[in-house]
Amino acid sequence: MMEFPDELIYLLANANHVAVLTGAGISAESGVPTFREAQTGLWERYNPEELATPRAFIGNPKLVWEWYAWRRELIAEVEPNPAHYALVDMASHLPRFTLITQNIDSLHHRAGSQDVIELHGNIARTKCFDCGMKLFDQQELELNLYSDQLPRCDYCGGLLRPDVVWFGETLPMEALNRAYNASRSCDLFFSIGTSALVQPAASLPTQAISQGIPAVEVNTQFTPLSAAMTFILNGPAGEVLPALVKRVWPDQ
Ligand code: BJW
Ligand code: ZN
Repeated sequence: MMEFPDELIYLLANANHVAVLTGAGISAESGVPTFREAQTGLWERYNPEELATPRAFIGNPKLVWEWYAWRRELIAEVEPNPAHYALVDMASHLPRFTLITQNIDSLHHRAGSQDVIELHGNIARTKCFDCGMKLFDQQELELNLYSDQLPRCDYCGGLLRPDVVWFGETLPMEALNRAYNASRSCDLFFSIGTSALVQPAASLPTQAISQGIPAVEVNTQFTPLSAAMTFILNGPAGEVLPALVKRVWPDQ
């Protein structure tokens, strides 16, 4: 039986608005490799920080597409895990709940979370590198990708790319504003499975903390933000979160 601080139990049971920021660690137990852990197999020798950039795409669009195609396939084959479901449960007990994710894998949505704020886009979507036009029918794209022809925009002829946010690019403004507002106005904040290294997402917990809002970190490791947290729940999110929800709302 996992132990939780009484004060945290009280705060969660009586919260009016909980805001949650998730990162790659919440999908780790589903079998999605985290961003900063060693890439496996074919991608072992590449540094993800150097592939997830506009410069990498301009320099070698085929390589970048192949990396995303591999990750798309991997993500399509996995399922949400108990951590994703625990957040759906938690939301059902609270008057207000804001779920902010840096993940591009749709696993929160697939678990049943509604209105997920996606800060870094979604790997299942595609847009034009030049004009930004979004593509909804992916079928043609997958076919093209395995020939030597890279997929191109119907409107401007530019190269298509995954609709995710790369280093040096701005985050979707509406999503970021909503995330900031929730982080500053909630009464309990969770930072789950994120290394808290990538800005501006990593500043959301700091925003909450600077407003005097209690903040909880759920992670298997310490992060640069651990020292500032009110509570640290050290362990895999897929174990910690279901146990916490069961402890606060035992009979439901
Ligand atoms: C578990 C677990 C289990 C494992 N249970 N836990 C200010 C200061 C310094 C730099 C900057 C700054 N402002 C901007 C920058 C530059 C840059 C940045 O932050 N760089 C840093 C690396 C230094 N930021 C940007 O470029 C952003 N844009 C921007 O700021 O625009 C304005 C601007 C433009 C131009 C100039 C200046 C300003 C954009 C950032 C976009 C990030 N995109 C990516 C790729 C998305 C697509 C893809 O996936 O390919 O998003 S990078 C990557 O990192 C991905 C993730 O969402 C993101 C965060 O990673 P995350 O989720 O934290 O994963 P990991 O792997 O790092 O950590 C996993 C964690 O889980 C670990 O802690 C484990 O311990 C834990 N864990 N198993 C619980 N079972
Ligand atoms: Zn275009």
